[in-house]
Amino acid sequence: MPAPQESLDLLRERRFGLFVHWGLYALPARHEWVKKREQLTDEQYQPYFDHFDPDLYDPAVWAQAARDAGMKYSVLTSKHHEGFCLFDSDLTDYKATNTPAGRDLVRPFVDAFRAEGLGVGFYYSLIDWHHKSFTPDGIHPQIEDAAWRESAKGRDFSAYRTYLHGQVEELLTRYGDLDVMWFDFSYPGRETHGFPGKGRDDWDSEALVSLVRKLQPGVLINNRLDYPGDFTTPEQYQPFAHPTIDGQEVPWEACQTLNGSWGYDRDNLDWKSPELLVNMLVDSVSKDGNLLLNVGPTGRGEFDERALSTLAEIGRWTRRNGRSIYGAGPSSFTAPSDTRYTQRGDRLYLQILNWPFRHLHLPGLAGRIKYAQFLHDASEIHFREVTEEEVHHNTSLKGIPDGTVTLELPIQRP
Ligand code: FUL
Repeated sequence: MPAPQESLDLLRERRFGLFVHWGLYALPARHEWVKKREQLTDEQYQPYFDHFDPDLYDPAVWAQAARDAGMKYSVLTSKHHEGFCLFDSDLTDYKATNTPAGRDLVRPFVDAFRAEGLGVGFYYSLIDWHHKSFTPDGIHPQIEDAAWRESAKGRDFSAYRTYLHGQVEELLTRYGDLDVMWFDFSYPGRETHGFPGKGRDDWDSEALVSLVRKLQPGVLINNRLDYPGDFTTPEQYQPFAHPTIDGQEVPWEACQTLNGSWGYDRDNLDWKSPELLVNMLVDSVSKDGNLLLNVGPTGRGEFDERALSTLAEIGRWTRRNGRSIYGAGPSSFTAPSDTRYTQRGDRLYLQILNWPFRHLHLPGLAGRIKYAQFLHDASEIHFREVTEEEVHHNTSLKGIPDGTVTLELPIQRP
């Protein structure tokens, strides 16, 4: 049973969300997979638990930064693969409450984001590098590790399954109505790929989905359970076209990082420009999708300056151009190269990714445009239909199809 249409419509209307990856990995500050990548034992990882003291955590500041960026919803890592819980679960001691933070960190997040009018969802990792029934040796080896695969065959994961279902129940009964449950992740086709012990049967995806639907029928579930969900989640890439499953177009949300890492990654200098991120948002909407853009807060509980300035810059764009994003979707017209169309009702928005020189030719729009203007300042744009005679006499117009409209643009991008 899928989620109700209203929930999908709301996701589509919102278009732009904030992903937050926050956990103990903020302290080593070198990627959220650090425990596995560096094969750290529980003992080696323990200092991050002992020193997790986010004294500057003020989710109202996060929520405001998100709102100012033009984001309409959020997804917070309640538990990532490391197994550490930001929430005060009754089912584990491995939680924020027992660190110097000394409290449930999810509750203030939920309250702050709702107070700004933003939707709230939870990310929950199916994988757990801390739970003994899932990772008995304390280290979760590479999935390529044949010896580990062998040892995992036939292992009893039932204690972990019970724990996982119990925690999902906690998340869905303690924080009010959520917008999204974002699970991460099953290995589809594990039979063929030989990944025992990390798939839908181990966490019983079917029962988990029923549990979520029973507790909160309105919540949207993502596609990472290797079991039908409500939307798909291309990760760190923009799909070529609207994604399909069995030939049917499905709702989707691209998730993207600011710098290639989801967790706070201090020395990473590979930051995407605000311009590129805006292009990703535009690209998503032009293919009927969303963008979930991630920030990895620091161990003291802040968004670092680079993240904040990028969000602020994006916000300067969304404030003026949001009409072409929220509630907008694809157009049946084909956009010229280096541009995208988004459309809302009878308004067609031409999104220019690369500024052309003076003229832009739009095939198929002759007789369909009443008026053209820039969105950011409402200034008029002159346009004209290209006549056959012009094409005949002007070599630069050769090859332009009938029915083309030409926009006259300033030489400099305004
Ligand atoms: C992946 C995870 O392994 C990453 O750490 C991150 O959470 C991303 C959104 O999903 O599969």
